[in-house]
Amino acid sequence: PQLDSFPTDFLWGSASAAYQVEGAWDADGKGPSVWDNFVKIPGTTFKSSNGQVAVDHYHRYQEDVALMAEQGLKAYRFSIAWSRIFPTGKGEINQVGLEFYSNLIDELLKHDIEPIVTIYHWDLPQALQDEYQGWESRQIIEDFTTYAKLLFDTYGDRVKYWVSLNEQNVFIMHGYMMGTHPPAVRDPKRMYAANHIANLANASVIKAFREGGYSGKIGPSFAFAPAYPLDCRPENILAYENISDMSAHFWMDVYAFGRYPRIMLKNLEKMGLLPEITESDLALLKEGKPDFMGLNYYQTMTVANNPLDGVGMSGEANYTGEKGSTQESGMPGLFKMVENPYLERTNWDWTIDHQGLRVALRRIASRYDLPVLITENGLGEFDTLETDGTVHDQGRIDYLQHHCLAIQEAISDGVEVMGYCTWSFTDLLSWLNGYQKRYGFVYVDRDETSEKELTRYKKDSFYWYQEVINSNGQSLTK
Ligand code: GCO
Repeated sequence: PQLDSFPTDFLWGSASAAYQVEGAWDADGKGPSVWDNFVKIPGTTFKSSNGQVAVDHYHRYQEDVALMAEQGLKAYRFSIAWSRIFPTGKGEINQVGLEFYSNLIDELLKHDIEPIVTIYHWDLPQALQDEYQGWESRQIIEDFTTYAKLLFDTYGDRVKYWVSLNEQNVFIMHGYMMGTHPPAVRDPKRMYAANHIANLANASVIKAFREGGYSGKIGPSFAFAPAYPLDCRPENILAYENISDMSAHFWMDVYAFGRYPRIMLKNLEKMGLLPEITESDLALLKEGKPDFMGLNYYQTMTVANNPLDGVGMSGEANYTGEKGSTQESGMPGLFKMVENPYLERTNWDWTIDHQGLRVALRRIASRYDLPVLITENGLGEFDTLETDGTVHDQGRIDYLQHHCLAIQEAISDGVEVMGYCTWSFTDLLSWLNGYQKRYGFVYVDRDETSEKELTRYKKDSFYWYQEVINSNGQSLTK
């Protein structure tokens, strides 16, 4: 059957995050973030890589935007470093920081590229961590809202799309349960408490956006890895129900409906992990309904029954790029992750599943009836820069091609998809995997011994996406 065309105003975009691209970590009055400090602790990142220089986007943003314009990008999603604006998280404003993003926004608009601004992409001002333990204190709700309002007031005349929190599920779980992100806590009780506060902060910012009467749209970006049951064995279906409530509904129901799934509440109560949730909290959550669901999609997961004495959370991720080094993990009595025999994996053991994107889009549309903005999707790979300056990343082209077609199928199914931001435009710092895991359309030389360090090179995928954008997706089915 004929597929529906992409809407004419479809936002063909690409994305990044401040800490992963900007560098200039202490320039022009910027305060330190928790990531600036965390990476200094030995063993936290692959080969101690950090974002001090990153790809130097702070100084090269004009060159980067020129490349975006050459490609024909319709939208660029980037994040604002909170501690560039408020070096200590609140109080005094750093005007130079505000200006940097103002210039970036103007540069994008000059080339007809729609800015999509992420308000929080993990780089919490260190001062707020020191003063009141960041996300573990309700004080952050007010500080985060003040910061967001300043952004709305300063850029709201030019920015029409806002992402409130990026991957709350990831920064909370890694930061407070697995201990692999700052503040490196491993305590489920503290995790659920911090998560509830993050939900309140998210709702408070969306509420402020509504009350301020700003035009445009706002929503969170959620890292959604849809789950599949291993097979039709009823125990495995229950494992699938468990993981769906725990890993998807537990966050997205709160965003969309302002309430937690009741199965999860009961679960947390039984485990003694239920955070304090007041009546006024619930009222605030209800006022935080987003305009869209931001979807960061990379992979699906497959689960099976896990007995009470079964495997627990390993917390061991694969940072090295060696296939097969991720450990078994699960939650005893609830589910365990299993291999999906139908799917290939990337070098970092992420499943490659374009149909999973269609599944993700449909699940969001069916359960939440919200439009979806795909805020991230892409392939992390070792790319090779040839001596003539080319990069042949056919694997990435295939990956993106299949995912774009899956979007078109979802649109034909009836899902309202606003746009697609690939991850990422230029290569950038992978938080834990350093610079060897590359995602960009544009290769960035990060070889410290090279005279051409930080030089940009267009990969084959750059030209492939250029054609997709140019033809509004028609080249996909040619
Ligand atoms: C990585 C990750 C990130 C994330 C992004 C999440 O390798 O570090 O893939 O780049 O996808 O920051 O929003």
